[in-house]
Amino acid sequence: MNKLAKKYLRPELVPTKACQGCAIGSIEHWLLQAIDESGLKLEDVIFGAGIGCVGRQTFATWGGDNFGATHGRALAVATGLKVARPDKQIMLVVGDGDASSIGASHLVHAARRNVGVTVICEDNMGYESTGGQFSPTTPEGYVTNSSPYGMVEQSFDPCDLVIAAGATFVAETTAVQWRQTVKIVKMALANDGFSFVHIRFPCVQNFGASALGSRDPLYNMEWIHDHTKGRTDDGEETDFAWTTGIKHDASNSRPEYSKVLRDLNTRVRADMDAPA
Ligand SMILES: Cc1ncc(C[n+]2csc(CCOP(=O)(O)OP(=O)(O)O)c2C)c(N)n1
Ligand SMILES: [Mg+2]
Repeated sequence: MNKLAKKYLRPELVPTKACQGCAIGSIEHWLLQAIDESGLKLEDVIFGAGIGCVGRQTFATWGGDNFGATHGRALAVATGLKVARPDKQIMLVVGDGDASSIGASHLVHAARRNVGVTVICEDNMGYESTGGQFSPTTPEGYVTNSSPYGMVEQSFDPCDLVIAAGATFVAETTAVQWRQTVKIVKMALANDGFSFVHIRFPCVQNFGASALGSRDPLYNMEWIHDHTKGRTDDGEETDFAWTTGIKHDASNSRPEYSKVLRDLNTRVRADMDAPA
């Protein structure tokens, strides 16, 4: 078994049960690499997951403390946990639907409060575990199971949302950017506040089949590669391109939420103890 999987995961849950060609397993490996290179031990991290492919594949795989939350609510659980255990690093893995539609309000307010969690939004550009419906991150015009004429809504980038809300570290990568992703996740973990890392990856079974007309894993990964670069290997410009890299870095620039609450608690206690 892989050295990092042996160190951090439950052996009976390795390898991942993800579909062939899905990048969830690779991304989980990159997260472990970032955790390891940050010097974090198993007992230092609480690993939480939402519902969807990413939740299903990573649920209870972490060898230490971990939790699975109801859809879109992993951030609510994580907020309570961080208040109770500020000494822990909390890493959450959530889908694009989980983060940017079903749980969007939780995402906005956790960013606004600067809750000390690292949110990894693994974006397969739709609601893939439920059959491939479009989500707010499905590229406009692309065919999915629920948009046979192409997605007519304007899509958006959840990074913009959390930057506007007050997140202190925000970055974007894709499934073809291993080194960049590890570097970025390490930076996200070093921020004592709300960190958001958006990672696009292929869903060969649904998005690949409907939007790209192919379930070939290599074809799907090449599509991700081309849209990361904005150009195909033949030099042709793609229909759109993602902007990847660090999008906002105000790490450690304002107090983490659980610290704000602890300081408030100290003030309230001092007032209560003061002579009338
Ligand atoms: C509150 C709520 N709404 C809807 C669902 C149904 N549901 C389960 S997984 C899922 C897809 C979520 O998409 P995403 O977060 O992108 O995860 P993916 O399956 O694509 O990895 C949906 C809609 C649910 N479980 N709970
Ligand atoms: Mg999804």
